[in-house]
Amino acid sequence: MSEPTGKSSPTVYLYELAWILPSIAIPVGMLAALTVTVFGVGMHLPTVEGRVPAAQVAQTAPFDVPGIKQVGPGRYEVVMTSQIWTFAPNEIRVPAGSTVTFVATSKDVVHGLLIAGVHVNAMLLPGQVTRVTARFDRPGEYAMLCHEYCGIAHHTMWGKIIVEPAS
Ligand SMILES: [Cu+2]
Repeated sequence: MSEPTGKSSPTVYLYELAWILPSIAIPVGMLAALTVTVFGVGMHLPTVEGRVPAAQVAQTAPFDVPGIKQVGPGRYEVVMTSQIWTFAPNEIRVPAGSTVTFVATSKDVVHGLLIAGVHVNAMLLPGQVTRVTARFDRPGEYAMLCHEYCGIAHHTMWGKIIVEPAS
């Protein structure tokens, strides 16, 4: 049996280094990716616009009259409610190049609002107002889905945004 020398072997040192370096590089890489998505791509959390009484969403403005209205040249606002298992409105038509702001909430349980192809991915909580904005440049149909499990017919909860070619 040989006595411990007190010197660490270079193999052990390299082995430790092989773990230490990635454990620094991975968080730094993630932070860089986060910075790019926030400041470069412009992704951010939906803002909390306000609250309405959760039990009286249908009686509280603006959610008593869900629908789409034009608020400026090429700009639209959609007041939207979600309830099992549909969105109101469930079909939205805008010309290509429109910027659409969704002001949405839920009448009953937690729903989601995901619009395929644009940066809309939000939770709709009962009584909490969610505001998200997206620009629709490409004509076509964009699926609008609930992506928070909301009960037995959750999979049927979807609608569409029809972007018509600009005239
Ligand atoms: Cu839902």
